[in-house]
Formats: sequence, structure tokens, C-alpha cells
Amino acid sequence: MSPLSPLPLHVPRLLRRALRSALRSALRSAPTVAALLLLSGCQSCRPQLPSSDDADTRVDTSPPPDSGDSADSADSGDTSPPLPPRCDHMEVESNNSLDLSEPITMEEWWCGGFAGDGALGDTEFLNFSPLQTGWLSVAVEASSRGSLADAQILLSDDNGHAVFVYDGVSSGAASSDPSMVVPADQLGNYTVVVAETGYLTGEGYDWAFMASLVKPPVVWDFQETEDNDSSAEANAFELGEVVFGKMDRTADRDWYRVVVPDGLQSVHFNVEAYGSGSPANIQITVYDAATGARKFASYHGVIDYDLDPDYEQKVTAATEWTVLVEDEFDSGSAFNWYTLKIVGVPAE
Ligand SMILES: [Ca+2]
Ligand SMILES: [Ca+2]
Ligand SMILES: [Ca+2]
Ligand SMILES: [Ca+2]
Repeated sequence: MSPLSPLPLHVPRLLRRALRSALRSALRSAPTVAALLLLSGCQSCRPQLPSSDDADTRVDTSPPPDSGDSADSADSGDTSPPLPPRCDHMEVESNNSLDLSEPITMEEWWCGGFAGDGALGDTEFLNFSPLQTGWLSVAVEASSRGSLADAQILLSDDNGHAVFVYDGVSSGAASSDPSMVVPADQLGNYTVVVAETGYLTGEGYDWAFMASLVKPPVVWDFQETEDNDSSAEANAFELGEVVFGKMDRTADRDWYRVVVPDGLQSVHFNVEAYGSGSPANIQITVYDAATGARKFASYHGVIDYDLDPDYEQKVTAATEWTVLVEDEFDSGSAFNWYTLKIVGVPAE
């Protein structure tokens, strides 16, 4: 394999799509997975956290911790005790390819280091098999343990579904340590590739990883019904309900239709996804069902790191809306889930 450099900061959207498409093919071709992981170093593929200019001034918008410096957690007001730096097992090199992937046990911390001459970085291929379907948590602790490493992970299953995660939400705040909580709908083997985002190596570039089965992070009333890719195919939605859906594939579009009755002062839209461990970066756009006119869109919540739309729209009369749910980067996979709740707020 020839050395590959991380992509420049501004990788065109089409190239990112091509990369994701190539990734699916590559998962069937083990030797190229590491190459694609290296290619994935494009920083612009990260979800763009909302600007602090947009932040709600009623809440604390101080920068979230991302350096792993213990002083940061004190600054953030997080008073929870730090997790002990637990390591149940150490990685066994070489584990740098799918063929050399290291079987690991779930519910235990596996630790290692990004080592090597720095030319290619060091990748860690780990695999595990849940005993039951459900919800899967995969998490890296690196900077939060004082490591110099900015880790990223690629999660894939036997069916070629795969997703990159660069960052996560930990203890209610943004973290540079990647993590996700995703549906594991099928039994089988899951592979995680852990790598340093800049392919940096050396002493102090350590990581810890754990995969575990967890409780569902959300509740819902009904699941989306595909195909719902156009407003004409929109799923009916009753105010007060919660729908569970997935960005099942690249550029998935999920449409819903909701009747807004008289007697409301507003309608509240709330998405749960990234903040509860989904790799999806959801945006919603609401249209007048009769005219197709765009009413408003919401891209994120009220605090800096919250990528999940949260928006309250005033209403003055009965109406009917269609709601489009999509991923800001058109990312999609079996892991990219969301819930959407739409609630009517009665007039006083
Ligand atoms: Ca290693
Ligand atoms: Ca390795
Ligand atoms: Ca969908
Ligand atoms: Ca759809």
C-alpha cells in the first residue's frame, strides 16, 4: 500500500459522496479498507457544529472540552467524577488490516497505542459479535484520558453498512473522543477501525475502546414507512407522536404530513439523534402542504454542540404541513437513526 495523505480541508461534497460510495465497495475488499480509512482524514467530513453566534444566550455556551485536560471538565461545570482509566486488555499488533482484525470481547475496555514511523499512521482493526440484537454502544476514550490522540472510528457490519464517527457527546458535552449508540438489528460480526485523525503516532498517542449492548436511548410511537421519499408519499403524523426513522441510505429523504388544528399558539419540533449517539446530522424543513411553500427549516438546537433540530413555530390558524427530514451531509446507513417529535402547544 502506498502512503496516503489526509485530504485537504475543503473536500468537495461530490468527492465525499464518492468516498462513501467507494467505502461500501471497499468493505467487500479487505486490503483497501485501511486505505479508505486513511483517505477519510478529510476534516470537512465532520459535522459542522453550529456557530456560537447562533447560540441561545440563556444557556452556557462556553467552548466544550476537547483537549482531555482535566481542567477543562472543571470549566464546563461537569461535576461528575472522571471514569477510571480502566484497561481490561491490551491490543496485540499487528492488527492493521481486516485480515488481521483482532477479536475482542464486549463490555470490556481494550487499550492500545498509535505506534509506528508515522508515515502511514497506525490502524487498529477490532471485531466483535453481539449475543443479541438491540442497541450497540461503541466508544473511544483517548483525549478524555489525557491521550494526545484525536481518534476516529469506522464501524461496519457484515452487510456492508458502515459509518465514520470523528467526535461524540460525553457527559452531556461535545467530545473529540468518537462514540455512537446505534441499532444492531442483526446478529453477526461487527468491525471497528480505530485510527488517529491526523495519522499521528508515538508515545502518548493512546486509546481505549469498548463495545457494549445498551438500553434504547430513545422511545417512539411508530416507525417510518419507506418509501417516503417525496411529499406525495409522506407518512401521516399526529401531533404529540414520536416517529423513529433512519437515514437508511445516502441522500435518503423522509417526508411526514401533519394536520395543525385551530386553538394552538405554536408547534414544537424536536429531533433526537446526534445528542443521543446517532451519527446522523439531521435537518428538518417544513412546507405548507397545500401550496408547497417553504415555511422554515431547523438545523440544530440551542446550544453549541447540539446538532439536533429543536424549533418552535408560532401558528395563527389551522393548517397542514409536510415535514422533510434529511441529513445535512446526505450521509446514510443502517446506523443513522433519528426520532422526531411534533407537539402542539395550546393557546392560553
Ligand atoms: Ca496500535
Ligand atoms: Ca495497529
Ligand atoms: Ca428513512
Ligand atoms: Ca425515505
